[in-house]
Amino acid sequence: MPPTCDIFCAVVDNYGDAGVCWRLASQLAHEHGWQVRLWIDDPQPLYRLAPDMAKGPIEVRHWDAPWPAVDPAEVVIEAFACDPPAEYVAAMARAEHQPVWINLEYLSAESWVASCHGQASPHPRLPLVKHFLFPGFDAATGGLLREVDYEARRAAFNESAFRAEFGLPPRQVDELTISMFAYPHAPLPDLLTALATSERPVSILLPGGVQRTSSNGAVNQFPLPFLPQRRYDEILWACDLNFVRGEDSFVRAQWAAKPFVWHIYPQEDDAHRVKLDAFLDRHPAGNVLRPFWHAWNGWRRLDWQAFAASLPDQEVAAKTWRETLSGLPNLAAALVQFSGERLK
Ligand code: TRH
Repeated sequence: MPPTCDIFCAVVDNYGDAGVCWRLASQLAHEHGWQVRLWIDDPQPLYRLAPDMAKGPIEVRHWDAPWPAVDPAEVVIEAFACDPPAEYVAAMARAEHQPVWINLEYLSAESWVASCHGQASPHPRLPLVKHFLFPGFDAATGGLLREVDYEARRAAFNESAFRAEFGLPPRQVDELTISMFAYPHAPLPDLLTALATSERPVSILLPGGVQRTSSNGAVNQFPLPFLPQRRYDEILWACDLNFVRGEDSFVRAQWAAKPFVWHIYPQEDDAHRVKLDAFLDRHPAGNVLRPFWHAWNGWRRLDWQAFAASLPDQEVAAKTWRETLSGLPNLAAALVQFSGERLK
């Protein structure tokens, strides 16, 4: 029998916390047949990410006070060290069979991740053990989330139909199509200024934005609706260059295997710069990408011309990188295996 599973998600901001939890919950439920309950303290992002969530099979519950008396699941996943309620943890300790307790960590390309993946930490007072699972970019980590039907969906994708559905004009000869998903502090105005004099016609697709269709020089901007998470990949497939941010869209851009630019989630004391560089150190085009990515994250001046000239090389590197990632564990499958070994 597939196990029952409770996932706890505390929404810090934006869409990433809910997005990662929803993607994992979906894989566990659809691909592994797990009975998943998702406890989320702010369901708002899910209404946009998964507007049809009421259809199931994931049971979405509002994580709110007072905590209801529920039996703990066999596998308990807390996302990003969000600490399940004390009453729930006490019930885990009383359970006849100790649940498998997993803390799913944030994604980082830093080298220390591999040595921390899978580590166990006994509870200071209760007869419980928490295990730390790390997504990551090498075989000694939990790898990355990717649905089993990803390649089939991609093969069935029809770019012209996608453009027509969202009222975008047919692709022009030599058009550079860009998707834009970045934090508000990105130097987008500088990029737009540089693009305005581009020799190639440029279309910028802005999912979830409030902007209106506009044009300036070579650039046309098109607002798109915020697509359900399962369709976000289509935007990436439809574009030649994807600007992404945070954690989940960053991973999707890598599966899409197109040139991309990462607006990393900012942390205190520039801690995110170390993370960004750790990723670039692994990527086959890391040194080519570094100046523009640093500029996009605010550490130097933007040089679009140099970056644009390297797009053909980036296209090759993006495919090589996708092949490397395809050899990594699938995070959902790794989690299923890890739990299975401990549920025996
Ligand atoms: O939204 P993000 O910036 O989220 C986060 C949070 O800020 C979080 O606190 C932080 O810890 C984390 O980043 C690193 O970026 P992210 O992770 O890319 O999440 C966006 C989600 O929204 C992702 O699942 C893709 C989805 N999405 C859609 O489903 N449709 C859309 O149209 C768009 C633009 C995004």
